[in-house]
Amino acid sequence: MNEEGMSEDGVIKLLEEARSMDIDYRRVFSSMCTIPHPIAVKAYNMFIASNAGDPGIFKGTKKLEEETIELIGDLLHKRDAYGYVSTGGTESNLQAIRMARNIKKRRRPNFVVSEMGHFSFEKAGDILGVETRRADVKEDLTVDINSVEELIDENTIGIVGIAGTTEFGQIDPIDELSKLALNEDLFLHIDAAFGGFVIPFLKKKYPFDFDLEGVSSISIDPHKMGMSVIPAGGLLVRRKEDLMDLEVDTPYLSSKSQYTLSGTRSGAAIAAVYAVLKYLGRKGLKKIVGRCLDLTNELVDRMRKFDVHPVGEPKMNVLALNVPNLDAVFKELWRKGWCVSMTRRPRALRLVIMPHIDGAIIEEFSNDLGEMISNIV
Ligand code: 0PR
Repeated sequence: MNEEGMSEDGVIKLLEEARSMDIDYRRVFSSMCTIPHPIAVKAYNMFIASNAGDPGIFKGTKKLEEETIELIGDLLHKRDAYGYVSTGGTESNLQAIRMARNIKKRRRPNFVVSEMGHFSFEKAGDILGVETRRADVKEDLTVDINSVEELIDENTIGIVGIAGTTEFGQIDPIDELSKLALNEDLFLHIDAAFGGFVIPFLKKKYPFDFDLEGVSSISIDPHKMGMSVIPAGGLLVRRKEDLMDLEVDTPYLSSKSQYTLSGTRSGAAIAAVYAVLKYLGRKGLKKIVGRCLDLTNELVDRMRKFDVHPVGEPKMNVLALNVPNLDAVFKELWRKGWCVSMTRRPRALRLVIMPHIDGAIIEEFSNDLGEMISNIV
């Protein structure tokens, strides 16, 4: 570090240089994040110095967080749910497994999640000393309930359902998992980090939230389809006592205890989530989801003309395409400035059609992809 500080212009220039290396969202199909809504940015800036980890000082922020959890709870059929705004799906998933572990108290604990579950469950298992058991999926890439049942034993602390898988956007049979959890007296966590702000607005109804009696907790990320600022996740819990199982004493703070993972927490992120939900309402969120789904369907239709088809029927704005000569096409797409990703099993081209994508981009992308397929194959 230099002894003397730089000029503001000098610093800004350095920042601009770095930012110019970041890829613009316009051609990004590989991300589950998007450009935040302007109201989120405004709210974020207003609360830039707020620490939600010290609610005795930031009373207004605390109130906003409570109201935010109520708004999200309402969307998930439980207005009086408990919870907090986390840093994202990873933290929410980790905290959910931590809750299950603290409730069940097994000597060699394990939990069961679909092989399609996000890698954050691997981190959670590792950090918490809980074995992560991966269940098979059916042909439709949703978890096989028989496989889940087979993996459950006396040391199982909980099971997980995925409402919107990272790779294929599929929705596990959460109603079946809910019945199983009730029968086996197990904690059931739902990872709706992506799907939480999508599924409630689909034409077809998929039961996935607190409406199902067996659902204990839900991850739902405002920084994905909730149009908010990174980092903003949500952890919602049915029973207060489950959340309180995470509490540690915070003797010298303005509050006596904390159930959150981070101590110091962004009040700005909370304000951003609150502002978006208030500003857009259900109608506004539904419109955004509807537009993403229309664009997804348009892309599917355009690719069918090149005899390229999706892996299964897309349920939401996550699309896996069966592309011939995938590796070569993938490389060529990146060379042309398209940010795309691949699924593992089955291998396919993975596209997430986020709100920053528009009709012109869908047209340009599908033409490029179609041409590449015709040339490479
Ligand atoms: N659960 C699900 C279903 C997810 O899809 C993800 C992330 C998580 C949990 C973890 O959430 P956080 O990353 O917020 O902790 N899914 C995306 C993925 O891994 C995250 C992502 C977003 C990756 C934007 C890249 C990117 O540019 O693909």
